[in-house]
Amino acid sequence: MAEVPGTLEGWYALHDFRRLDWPRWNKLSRAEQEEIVAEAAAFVQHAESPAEGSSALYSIIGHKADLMFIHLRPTADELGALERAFNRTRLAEYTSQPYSYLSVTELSLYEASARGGSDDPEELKKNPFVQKRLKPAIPAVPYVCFYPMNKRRGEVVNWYAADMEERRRMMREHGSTGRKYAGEITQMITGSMGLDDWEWGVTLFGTGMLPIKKLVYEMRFDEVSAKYAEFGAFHIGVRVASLDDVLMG
Ligand code: 76R
Repeated sequence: MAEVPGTLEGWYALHDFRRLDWPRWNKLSRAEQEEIVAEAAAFVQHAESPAEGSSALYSIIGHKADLMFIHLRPTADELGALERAFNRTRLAEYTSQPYSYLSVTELSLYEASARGGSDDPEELKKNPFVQKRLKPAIPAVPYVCFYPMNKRRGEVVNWYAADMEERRRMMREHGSTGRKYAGEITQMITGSMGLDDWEWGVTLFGTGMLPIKKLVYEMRFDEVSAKYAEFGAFHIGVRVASLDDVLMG
């Protein structure tokens, strides 16, 4: 049987997509719109200042949605509560939820277990690098890209049957491609096996749209992506300071 790498988990993540019913929204008077936005803004403000965790609001480009909330919290229950709190706002009467994704920040220990000795999870969790991965601050950059992915198990290759050393080597190559984009891209890998329809969520925060495109392109050539990765729908968002930016034009 293939060796299972240890994983560390941190905050739970909900990517909550909302689509606005524009024709109904546009029929409202300016005063009604303002009232609805003010109520929803109070929800956003509440979400963005948690005791522990982090939230951010994005405007989604294209037909897949209009808004995306990213919520990070210590428990999945808090994510459910946030979803319901939005559903209780009047704005929810004008939105539907075309997509959502539940996952948990994850660090797989290919490198730590290769170094040997130090793979006691409680010890590793104290490391500041690990803390940053498991309890990430959402970077204040303008662009976000979210997509879910699996590692393929086909007739020819199967990630889950590949030798641990081989997987470690490929993950090392993957990490070194990723690090070339330091300063331009911050990645957030969230595991979703048993939680949602794909195996991982990939969230890339970018200073620009092009570094996102170029990183994803370059990674296609990494063995781990070329041979084993399959991807779900890509969602591109632009950070917005408030709902006004999206709803009031
Ligand atoms: O977190 C770390 O920096 C440690 C090294 C590392 C791990 C363990 C790392 C680095 N990744 C890891 C795990 Mn990643 N990553 C993706 C994608 O589009 C594609 O081809 C794949 C989607 C991108 C764009 C990306 C970016 N990574 C993982 C895992 C879990 C694998 C497992 O357990 O089997 C997945 C699914 C995954 C996918 N990765 C990096 C990046 C970037 C930019 C880095 C460098 C980060 C940095 O050093 O700051």
